[in-house]
Amino acid sequence: MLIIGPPGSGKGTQAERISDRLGVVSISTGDIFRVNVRGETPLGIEAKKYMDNGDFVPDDVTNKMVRHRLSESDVRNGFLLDGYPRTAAQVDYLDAILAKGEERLDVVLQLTADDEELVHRLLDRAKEVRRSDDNKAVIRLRLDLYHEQTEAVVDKYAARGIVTLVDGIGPIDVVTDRVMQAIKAVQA
Ligand code: B4P
Repeated sequence: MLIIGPPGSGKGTQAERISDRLGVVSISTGDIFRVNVRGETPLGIEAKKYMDNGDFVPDDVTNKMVRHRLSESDVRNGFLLDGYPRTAAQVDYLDAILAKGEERLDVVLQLTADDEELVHRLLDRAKEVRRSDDNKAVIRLRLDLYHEQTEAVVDKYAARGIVTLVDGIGPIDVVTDRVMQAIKAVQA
């Protein structure tokens, strides 16, 4: 299962809840990068250069990291990818990984919200949690990148008929109810 949406749409927030309720492992590329940035690992030092500017971390670096994560034993009973794939090249790479295993991609959830609401949420988060990419200028760049590159990712999955749109506006619990209903409907 994948959860896709612009920055601030609630991907990470909802992924955690889906993971708790369905007992599937949630894998957030953003979280893995941030852990590595904090630990000042070679991956983190590389990723930080891009994240601080609102850019995507290069595909080869991101793909390698995801391949490694998906080779771990805890993903055998299913997984939820949060924030990956974000580019067309990442879609192709994920296809190749999945073709080698038994996991099938059955659900792609697309969380929607307008840019104004997204900027507002991310600036609100910046008051509580310090993230180098949650400032007005960088948020704009992240949104632009979503529109330029990640919407094309959604189109690719939509052509396969596996995208379900979920309205991301409203209280977090209400959005969770919508997400769970959407998953139930697809898997029924
Ligand atoms: P991410 O960690 O994925 O960051 P994000 O897009 O901002 O989403 P996040 O999950 O944190 O926030 P959420 O919407 O849940 O990526 C960060 C960076 O890592 C990227 O810019 C890139 O540099 C790099 N990266 C990650 N994946 C990559 C990839 N595949 N390829 C290349 N680079 C990659 O929530 C945001 C805020 O909104 C929170 O404060 C939350 O509490 C609030 N919120 C959520 N739902 C709400 C609701 N319904 N109402 C009000 N507020 C809500």
